[in-house]
Amino acid sequence: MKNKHNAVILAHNYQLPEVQEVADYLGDSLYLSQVAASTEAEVIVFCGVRFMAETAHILSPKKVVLLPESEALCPLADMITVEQLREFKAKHEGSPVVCYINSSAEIKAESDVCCTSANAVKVLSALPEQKIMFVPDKNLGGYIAKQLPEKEIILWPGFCPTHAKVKASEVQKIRELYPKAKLLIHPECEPSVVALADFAGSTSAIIRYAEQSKGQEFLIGTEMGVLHKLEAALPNKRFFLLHPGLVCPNMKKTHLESIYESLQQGKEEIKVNPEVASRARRSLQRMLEVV
Ligand code: CIZ
Repeated sequence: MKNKHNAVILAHNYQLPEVQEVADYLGDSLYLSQVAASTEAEVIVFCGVRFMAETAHILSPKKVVLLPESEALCPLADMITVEQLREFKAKHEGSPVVCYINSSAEIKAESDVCCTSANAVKVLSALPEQKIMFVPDKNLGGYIAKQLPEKEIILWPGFCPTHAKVKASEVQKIRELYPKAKLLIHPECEPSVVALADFAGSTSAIIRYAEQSKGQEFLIGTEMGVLHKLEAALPNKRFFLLHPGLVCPNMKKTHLESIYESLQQGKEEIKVNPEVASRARRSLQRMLEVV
């Protein structure tokens, strides 16, 4: 089916193991957006959530981009509307807006530059302005602010409901059960949780850290899909999900059947309004120039 449609399957690190196994490319949003921008395939099947498929279409407007499950949304991306962003900008006139890739096409279009958790610190430090607005994730924004004390970062109060389930008091107890394990935390977690980590970073950075570390046991503080990749790549090391709540219900909507039907029926084709897409593309390309 894939060959018949000259399609390529992209899957995010948070997808179900069986979906990861059929993907041509597996990774984080940064990597997948680079793949989407350069693929020769005519059809991109994006196994992830809506903003990811939108990003692929913005970067590859001539391709057919399919989102197998149309209800695979991102509650964090929906925590800010264009009207709210315009009001926020009016309050802090003159400061640039950086939006996390977990945002709608409209928010990307209203922002100066986009970033992912893999390149956020690099993107913000490359901006000449001292005062910068960051939307929509307050936790990632707070993490960046700690890395860049010379900047004043104005945060929007959005957050990822999945990562926010992890509480520092529970983490302390779990660490006592696994005293030798390194604690690897995603910066979408609350600052009090990130403060306890041996390492904080994006999914790709967490995977790199586990590969390079001499440690043998790791507590993984991000969405559980990452464990599949880690266990496959590092069979001699042991990985434990930090918290049972680290399962994104939207990322888990896509199954093998969804991909099959998506290719068979050409659904759901994601199209971004061309005017919005052209402004959003500027924010994304500015990011891709930094990394
Ligand atoms: O950048 C991404 O893909 C997200 C949402 C998380 C991560 O760290 O990979």
